[in-house]
Amino acid sequence: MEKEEEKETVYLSSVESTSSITVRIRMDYPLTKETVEKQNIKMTVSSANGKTLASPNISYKYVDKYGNECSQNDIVAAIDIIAHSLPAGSADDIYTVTVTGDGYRTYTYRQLSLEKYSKIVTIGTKESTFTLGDVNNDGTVNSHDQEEMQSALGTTNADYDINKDGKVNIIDLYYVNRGIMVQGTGMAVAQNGSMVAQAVINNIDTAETDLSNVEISDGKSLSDLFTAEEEVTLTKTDSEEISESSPLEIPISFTEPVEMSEIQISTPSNAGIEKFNLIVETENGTETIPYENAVSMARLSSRSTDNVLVVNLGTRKVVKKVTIQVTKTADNETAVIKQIEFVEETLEKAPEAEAAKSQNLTATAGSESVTLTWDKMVNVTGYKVYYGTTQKRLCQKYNI
Ligand SMILES: [Ca+2]
Ligand SMILES: [Ca+2]
Repeated sequence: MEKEEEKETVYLSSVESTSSITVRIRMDYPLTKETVEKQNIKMTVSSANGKTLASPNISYKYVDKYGNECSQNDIVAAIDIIAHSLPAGSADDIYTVTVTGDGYRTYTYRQLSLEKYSKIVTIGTKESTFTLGDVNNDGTVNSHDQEEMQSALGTTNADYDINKDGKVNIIDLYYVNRGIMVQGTGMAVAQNGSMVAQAVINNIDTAETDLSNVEISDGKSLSDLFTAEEEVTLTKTDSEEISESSPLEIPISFTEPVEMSEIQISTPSNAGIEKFNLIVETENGTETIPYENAVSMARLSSRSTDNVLVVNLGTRKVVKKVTIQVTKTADNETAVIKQIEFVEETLEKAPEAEAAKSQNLTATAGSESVTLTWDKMVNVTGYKVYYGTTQKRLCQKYNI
């Protein structure tokens, strides 16, 4: 092979980009998964430009306050609904999402652009976005819902049975009353998730990106590193093994600096990258961040045979150049990459539903004892009674 002295030209090809829209529903009332499933919460996605979409792949994940998937009796902290594989990367890739559920105000977000980033939208059930309590489904929670609910009290009419316990009673009315109080509060803001492949490619500074020490095989180009479709095999142009002292380096320079808080590298679990560093260049200088986690994140969707190696940058950084410095792979000859993603924002840790307070507490003094009574609550796993010698010092606790 002929050895070239000067820097090689970097070829970029345009790619078929797809991206995702995530809607996180913060479940502000403590309801179990079993209950929430009966509420029939669904999301639909359509093109805001009247384009016909192949029926989108939408996944639903019920998570508890620790971010783990719920089982039937767990309290749901959030529902993460993800529309996957939506066409992305051009100015007319704009979408409308609609979230519906029995007893919830229908929520619609129009004009979500997937030209440059995936999108994350957070809504809540105790604010005016996806309010619980719209029993007559007219898009708001007001006195009409209250009146209808009042006349349905004592029946088993499923339309008014908000918590799906088989009866319409004051608990259902409570949700309507709270829903009225929270009208006008809360607003959903779309956040940028990970950068769309075509947007990354459009932003690569080919003059500054030096790929002369790395070879991309099988006729693929640098572009293919950013799509989910292609597995790209890279080798070093010298014949040395990949190691700490002789790493395989993939430098990526941006024309416009990119804001990011995390970088994710998907690699096949059986033949992939095991250790690497990120060399991140910002206005403030250059920093080397090692990938340290031995455990990698399992992929949510169809790419479950890949490992996703996540490097959190600590804070959000404005990055001019990033170099992926691979120091160990399965065979130390090749580095196989399925996808590199630059992430601006990630989903926050799942929030905890507001602790429900008991109603109608009464206390009856006895001899060296006190008898407490309160209304039975649904969807709780126990009660905590705080007590003490003054109201401000309730430092004793009793779990029931
Ligand atoms: Ca209504
Ligand atoms: Ca009920």
